[in-house]
Amino acid sequence: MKKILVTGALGQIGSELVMKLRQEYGDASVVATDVRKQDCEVVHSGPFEILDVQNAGHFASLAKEYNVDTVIHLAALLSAKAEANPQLAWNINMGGLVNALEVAREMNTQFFTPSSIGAFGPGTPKDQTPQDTIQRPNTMYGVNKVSGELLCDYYYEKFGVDTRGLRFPGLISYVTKPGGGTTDYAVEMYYEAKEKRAYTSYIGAGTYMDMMYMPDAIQAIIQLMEADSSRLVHRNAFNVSAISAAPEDFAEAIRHHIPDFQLTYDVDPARQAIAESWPDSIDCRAAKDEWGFKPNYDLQTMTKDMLEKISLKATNE
Ligand code: AKB
Repeated sequence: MKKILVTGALGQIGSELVMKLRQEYGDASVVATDVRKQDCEVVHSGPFEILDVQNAGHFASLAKEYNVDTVIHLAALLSAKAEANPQLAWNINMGGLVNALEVAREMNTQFFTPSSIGAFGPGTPKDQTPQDTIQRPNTMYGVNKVSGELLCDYYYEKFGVDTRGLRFPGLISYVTKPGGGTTDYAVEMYYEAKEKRAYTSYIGAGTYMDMMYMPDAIQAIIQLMEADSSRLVHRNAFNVSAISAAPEDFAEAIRHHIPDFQLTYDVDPARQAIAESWPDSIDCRAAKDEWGFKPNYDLQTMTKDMLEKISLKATNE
């Protein structure tokens, strides 16, 4: 039986991934951990433990107690929060990653951790950013992500740990809201379109970034983890994306469903600077060729589903 330990399990990715993994492998097979606890499905549907990933001893003892064979390490500060607290971001993002990799090395587990489009920087080609290219980010989050990609490569090459990873774009979901990211505006826009028929964007008009719907992100993680290891050339940092969009593109897609939706701008210079240092669109051919990445949602189908699911959630609350 598989035994998967997930860190950051109550976060935006974790809260959906844990439920999907429990569906696939059984509730008892997925140990969800997070630094906080709350009343929710992830906590009630299977094993849950409080874990601060900076505590190496506790991390290792939990992994041993449950005898895990897979570590999915999601706990991290996102880009805007990391930029506001760079020292804390280094401690959590890098300290947590080293501890997670050490558990994987000691217990010989499979390992997944996400990288991000934040691993690119102002000197990276902006359009159809290649899989292998210049990575000189100018944000703490970006520095963490590039270092993380290299560290995961190192653990694979030096210690034979089966490390795998994806460079995620902005992830859109209706289940758990993101927090502290630069791409969060897109999720906020859907909620406020439903609630107020208006949204003021902190990201400026014409600022393109990559995005993807959460079901495609979850599917991509599972597909990569199940992929034949011998086919993986870029183990730890596959470019994946489904949509390249600016705020006005989201607004236009929303207006197909809410015709009087109003988009205005009040640009936040800190998050705008981060967005401008990232690519406009990335090239995902390596992920397609090496393990068959194929997202199902585009901007139109994602928008329809998001708006429907947000309405349904509001009716059930
Ligand atoms: C963020 O905006 O920080 C994240 C990311 C793209 O990594 N969503």
